[in-house]
Amino acid sequence: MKFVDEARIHVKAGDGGNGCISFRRERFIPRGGPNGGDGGKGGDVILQTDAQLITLLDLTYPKQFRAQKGNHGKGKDQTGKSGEDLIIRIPVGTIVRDNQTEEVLQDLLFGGQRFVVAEGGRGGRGNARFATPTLRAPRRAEKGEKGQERWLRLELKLLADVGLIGYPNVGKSTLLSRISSARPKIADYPFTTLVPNLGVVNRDDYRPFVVADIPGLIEGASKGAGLGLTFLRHVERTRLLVHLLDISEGSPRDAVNDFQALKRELKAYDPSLQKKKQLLALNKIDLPSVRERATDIKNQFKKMGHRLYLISGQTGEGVEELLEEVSQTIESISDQGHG
Ligand SMILES: Nc1nc2c(ncn2[C@@H]2O[C@H](COP(=O)(O)OP(=O)(O)OP(=O)(O)O)[C@@H](O)[C@H]2O)c(=O)[nH]1
Ligand SMILES: [Mg+2]
Repeated sequence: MKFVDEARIHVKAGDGGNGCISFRRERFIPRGGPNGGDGGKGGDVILQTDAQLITLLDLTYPKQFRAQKGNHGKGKDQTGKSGEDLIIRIPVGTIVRDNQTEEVLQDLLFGGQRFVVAEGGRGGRGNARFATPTLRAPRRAEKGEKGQERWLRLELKLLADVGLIGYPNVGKSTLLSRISSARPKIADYPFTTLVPNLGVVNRDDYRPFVVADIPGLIEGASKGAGLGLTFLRHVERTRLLVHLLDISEGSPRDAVNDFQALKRELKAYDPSLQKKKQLLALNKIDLPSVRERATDIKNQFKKMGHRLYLISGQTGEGVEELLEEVSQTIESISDQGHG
């Protein structure tokens, strides 16, 4: 899946229709009064979030979006028809900026949210409106107002419902490729993943959700070590994190230490990340060396008040149970929007 998290688009609302200059012409009424109708309002350009969309891909082409013009007013006091609004569908989590000033115009966090980005011009008034007791036959009408237009920069900050985090090489990308149709690069060396990968997880009885595979984190990441923490902006708005642990490599790794080290990094990046719900999983349980120590480690976490899932992203062992808890957790917090 190609992931696009930025798009520049030009929006132009409809111009208002012109007011009309017209006079009543009826037999036996020599001087009929003015009856020019008003122009119709131009259509607005509206952004509307759609929970089914997960990228801004649809907006990379075309780039120009125009709403309909209002019709001109007509004689016999007929108001011109208003132009239709143009609705552009965007994913939840899109931040809308003015391209020139960079000013954030709106932050769209919930499904079905609407925001008018360019307002249609008002219709001009017809000459019927300008009649006064002293001026009975005004030959004047207004032009319709121009519709607003501007360049916008859309940025999708929310990548996912679930962020997969952990040290490099612990098997995040492998797990993502097992649970979704995403095919991230997998390799036996650290920092294989350089930008977050996204996958959609479809499970019976649950709404689909999006998982982001976040590049590996290491101690000191908040100070720039490894790839640093800039991509943590992508986990800021996930509903929950799944923290993968791996003790299979190097000098015997200590899962509890690893867990606490990354917890400190997240906290240093943004203290509010600590409040995010985290599920913990020990990966590569298919390896005998890992399986041997697994129960022990599970008990250590239990004492700290954490449930540790034992899984293998490679064979799929234990993955269903983990996904079940992920699905249920998402459902239980889905009404609160992405916080
Ligand atoms: N035995 C075993 N090996 C695994 C498992 N999951 C991943 N691996 C191996 O571990 C290595 C790293 O896997 P990746 O999925 O690339 O790890 P990652 O966490 O995405 O790594 P970075 O992108 O570098 O942070 C690869 O050689 C995988 O084949 C597992 O469950 N069991
Ligand atoms: Mg990876």
